[in-house]
Amino acid sequence: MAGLEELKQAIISGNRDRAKELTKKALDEGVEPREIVVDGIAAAMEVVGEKFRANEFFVPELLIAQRAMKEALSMMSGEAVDYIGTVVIGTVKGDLHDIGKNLVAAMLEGAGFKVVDLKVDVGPEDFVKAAQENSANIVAMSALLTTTMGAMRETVQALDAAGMRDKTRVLIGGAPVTQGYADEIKADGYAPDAASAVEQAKGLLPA
Ligand code: B12
Repeated sequence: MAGLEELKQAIISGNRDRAKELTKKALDEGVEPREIVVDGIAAAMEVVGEKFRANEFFVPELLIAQRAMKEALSMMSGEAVDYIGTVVIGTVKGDLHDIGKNLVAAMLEGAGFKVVDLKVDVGPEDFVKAAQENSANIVAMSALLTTTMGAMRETVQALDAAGMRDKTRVLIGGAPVTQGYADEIKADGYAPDAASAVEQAKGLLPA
């Protein structure tokens, strides 16, 4: 849809007002919220991520695009969607990096998950509480610092201690995180990027 391509470009270029306006327009025209997220918002952030990795974009461009993404997403709240599962997501204790986490959250939302975003600097007990309150299928954690990765292990242990591991799966990611680390801390899944995070999350849902 042409409007979604325009929305994508507005987010890539960081034009907040235009991103908001185009999201509203698409909703008014009856475009499915999931289509807006996947083909407009998340698609834009994938391009932003690629440009960043290719050194075509730097941190300011990343942050400006992220703000436009947030504005577009804010227009979507309250839209009725049939959820396929619930994910509680956050960046772990001590860590304030949220660009990758937000991208994963947007992709999960676009794929039909209810996403409860605890934002950044989230302690193990907060993950446990939110997972209990929302009957979450998955707790998803992001860490960008080697010094904060340990909080993922603590959260897995806290979920264990709360007796929740039979119902709640753990998915982890972030630049320093690996499959090996996920195995070591007994997380149920790891993904290196937002698209594979969705595949992993779907695979963690009860059959
Ligand atoms: C932007 C940035 C910042 C911004 C963050 C802004 C924000 N709102 O997020 C600011 C300037 C605030 C910042 C601060 C700091 N930063 Co910084 N930062 C970065 C930078 C440049 C980019 C990170 C990023 O957003 N990447 C783009 C996103 C799209 O990629 P991503 O996060 O990796 O996410 C993808 C995947 O990892 C995965 N993923 C991510 N989360 C999850 C979760 C799940 C569940 C799954 C499945 C997948 C998944 O999917 C995402 C999408 O594809 C990196 C360097 C780099 N090149 O990566 C340094 C970097 C991460 N920062 C670093 C450091 C050291 C810091 C500071 C300590 C610096 C300082 N001395 O103040 C502080 C720490 C603040 C804190 N307490 O958190 C180091 C970390 C070193 C290390 N290994 O520990 C890095 C690597 C820079 C470096 N080379 O030294 N930083």
